[in-house]
Amino acid sequence: MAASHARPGPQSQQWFERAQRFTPGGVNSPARAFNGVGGGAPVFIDHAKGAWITDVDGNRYVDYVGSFGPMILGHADAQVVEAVQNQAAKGLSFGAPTGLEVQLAELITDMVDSIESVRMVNSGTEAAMTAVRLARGYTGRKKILKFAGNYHGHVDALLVNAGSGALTLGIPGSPGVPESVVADTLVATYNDLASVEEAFAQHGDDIACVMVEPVAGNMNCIPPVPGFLEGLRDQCTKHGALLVFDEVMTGFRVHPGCAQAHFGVTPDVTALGKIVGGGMPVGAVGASKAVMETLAPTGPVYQAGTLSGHPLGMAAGIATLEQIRDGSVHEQIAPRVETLRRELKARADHHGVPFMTQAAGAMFGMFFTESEAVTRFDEAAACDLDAFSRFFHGMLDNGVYLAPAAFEAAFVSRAHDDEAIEATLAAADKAFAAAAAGD
Ligand code: KE4
Repeated sequence: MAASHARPGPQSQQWFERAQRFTPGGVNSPARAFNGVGGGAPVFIDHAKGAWITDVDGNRYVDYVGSFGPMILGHADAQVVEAVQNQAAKGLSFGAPTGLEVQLAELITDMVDSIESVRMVNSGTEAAMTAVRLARGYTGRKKILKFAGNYHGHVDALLVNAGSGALTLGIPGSPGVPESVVADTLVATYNDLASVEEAFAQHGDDIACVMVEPVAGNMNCIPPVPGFLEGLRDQCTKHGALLVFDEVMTGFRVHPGCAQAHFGVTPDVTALGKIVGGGMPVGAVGASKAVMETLAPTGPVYQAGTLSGHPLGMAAGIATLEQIRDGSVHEQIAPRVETLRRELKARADHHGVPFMTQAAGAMFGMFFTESEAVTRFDEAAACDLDAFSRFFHGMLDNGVYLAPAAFEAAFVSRAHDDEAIEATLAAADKAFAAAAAGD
């Protein structure tokens, strides 16, 4: 079991002081800052293997961030690392097509039934941004509909009522995004089909797409209520709008065929990221050939990228998807998620801490609330965020690394074995005691 960690360790503290001199907040993404859990220095990571990460002070943690989703095989998977190392020795990037891009595109189209054609990009943000431009270009319409608490990367037009770091830092919109850019962005309530029907009643013929996280993973973990995704499909079909599943997080995480296979709802366009690159900077947009050929050079909608289809990212993505395509990894992970949920709940109950979890495939969320279920943004925001913060630090002090924010999900990998789960539950016992004591 992991020892108690005196934090922040001296090396993390030193790196943090140095980092703040050269980078805003000392981090390259606000989601990594500890602002949402009381501030202070984040832990700086030195290396990772399997379910464990080790910080620069030598403290080991069971990791439930997994790079915010990509590491479904666990850190430093031997096949993925070897694929990247072998490709790197052949040159890093060419600005010309390679067979690797074709191989990953073939894998994606084979694993995701709704996808016939794919364009690689470099991040989930780029994937979501491209999906919006593609929908607007394909339909000739301007308006887009998103959901409060859904996060689709830092795309101007989608940075409205966003989740993840925007929510944690209390900036659901953002200065720098002109009103004009979000004038055509409609916001509905997640899991509330009536709010979507109302938007279509008002703007139906001008809505290019509905963009949705099929499992909301940026306001904690909120699965769709029965009928919600099906209702979005019906509304989009009825009004000629495209249904865009932002599967950057849920893609290959909830199911080897993505959340769309798990829930049996077929979108028109899918945005991918995270797992599709196996931990390398890769995003992708996929759809039918008819929709995708609207993109340059076959169609008029411009989209491009110097490093799109990057050989090392393709190699990592191929090595990752090849290992999960038969569903065996998801079958291994599912019972471990259930064990974690059951045992975490038992320990919270033992310490009298109002707590519950929600899950979808290999991702789950922890809520400090008396409620039996959380289905939308305002309910997630009403949970006890201070209790989460105390729990977060209790877990970190006892060797478990969670995302430093109450509005993130937790990710379980193939490498989360009995030892990792036992260490997690031992830490949780102490963390719930701290949360109960209001430490
Ligand atoms: P990136 O641009 O960060 O690769 O992807 C943006 C994105 C798009 N869509 C969904 C559903 C996402 O979850 C994300 C990114 N997720 C956050 C974690 N909640 C990334 C963490 C970060 O911003 O550092």
